[in-house]
Amino acid sequence: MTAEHPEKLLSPVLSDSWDDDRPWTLDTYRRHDGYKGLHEALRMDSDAVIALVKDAGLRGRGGAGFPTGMKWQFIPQGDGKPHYLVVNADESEPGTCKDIPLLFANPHSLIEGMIIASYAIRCSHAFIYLRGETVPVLRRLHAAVAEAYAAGYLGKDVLGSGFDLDITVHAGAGAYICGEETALLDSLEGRRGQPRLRPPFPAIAGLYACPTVVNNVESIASVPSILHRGKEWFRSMGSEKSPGFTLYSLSGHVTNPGQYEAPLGITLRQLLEITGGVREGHRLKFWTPGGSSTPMFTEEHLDVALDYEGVGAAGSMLGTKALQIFDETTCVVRAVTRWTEFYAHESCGKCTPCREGTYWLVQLLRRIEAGKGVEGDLEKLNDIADNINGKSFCALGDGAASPIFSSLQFFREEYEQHLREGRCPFDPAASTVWA
Ligand code: L3W
Ligand code: SF4
Repeated sequence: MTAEHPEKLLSPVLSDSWDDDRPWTLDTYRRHDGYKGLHEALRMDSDAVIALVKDAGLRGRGGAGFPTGMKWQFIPQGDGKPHYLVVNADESEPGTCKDIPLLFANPHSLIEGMIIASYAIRCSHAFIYLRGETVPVLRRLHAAVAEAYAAGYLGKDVLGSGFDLDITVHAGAGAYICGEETALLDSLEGRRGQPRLRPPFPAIAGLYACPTVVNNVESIASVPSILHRGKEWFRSMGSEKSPGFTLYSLSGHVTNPGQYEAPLGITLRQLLEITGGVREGHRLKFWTPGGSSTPMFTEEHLDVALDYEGVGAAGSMLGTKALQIFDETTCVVRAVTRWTEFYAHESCGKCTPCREGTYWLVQLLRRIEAGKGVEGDLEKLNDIADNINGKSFCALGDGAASPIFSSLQFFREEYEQHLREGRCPFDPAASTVWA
């Protein structure tokens, strides 16, 4: 990577066909080397495919960064049970907008990746759990799956290999919690989507209590290129522990919001230089590296490497790589209130710290933001967040606490100003994001 030639930092792989005519069709996908990775995989033994993905160092792109090949390896072999692959396409983390555009533009990259992953873990029925509101994406996925069946990539005896695979596309009903892998599995089984106790992890007892790999869309869609172009090529991008390319979603107060594919480890400063920067006449105030569930950053963090280690060492998480940018017109209390309202609304209600805590956080934040806060409110805010964090049943609770802690860490004075002046010092109309 060189700062002198920032345009070289972009690395279109998943997005290389997005500007083509009808990129979602099988013909266009094949023109971009589509299904070559599958041919390569079918020439290999299943365990060798797992070893290759593991050696390439691909890490899960859904938020946790768990090594993909290792997850596949957890599936017990010779256990006599069916194995399942479930793709988590329930993208809903605030600010995250990369899986849905990827599916809309290039559904075959996911389908090819699913066939390779299923072959590797010896699965003959795979599922896509899609965010149900995205009806045009659902239609496009159905059409792409039908094309793949017609071309012999799905069904009995895939490309004459003796391996069989069916794919079912399932539309969820719009609950954020169904992006949590075990809630997703419950929902897929026809139950109310609420997290299960882990362990056992899905790799041991997942869908219908059988060994199941749950992977994010982008993780699986990245697999074909590794098979086709090799692990060294993949490792030539990013860092040793966070290799490869990824999709960043850039939103908020920027000149050119959108999805940008770049090697892991790029910095926000570099991305902003390439993409046109913060909106004209304004300056960066705060931002999230991986959606609202990840502790916020400020201008101080512009040079943090956007990979798992870099962001972690700086005190946050890479999460879904949803870079939400806020300039100086934004009231941080208002932004945190909006996020917390989201978590309170989406809390599934299973555990008390999150169900009750997110409700009370919203009451306090609304009061402070409206200038009606009283002495001791900030301590109370911190205390409630502390009683949610690490004490909730799933990561939604921790995610709700995270913007509270980080905003108090970086912008305590702004909270105090609301208390002192008895009003919000910002003009909500000036901030296009929160108006
Ligand atoms: C077998 C073990 N499997 C771990 C598997 C586990 C899962 C993966 C990662 O949450 C985070 C969350 C969000 N044997 C295993 C094992 N596994 N140990 O590895 O597990 P985990 O628990 O580290 O994370 P998770 O439950 O997958 C994901 C954060 O990402 N996030 C993302 C939100 C994303 C969306 C979206 O719209 N896509 O909602 C943002 O920050 O808060 O911390 O598969 O089974 N011993
Ligand atoms: Fe449900 Fe929240 Fe508890 Fe998760 S943390 S189980 S979303 S109540």
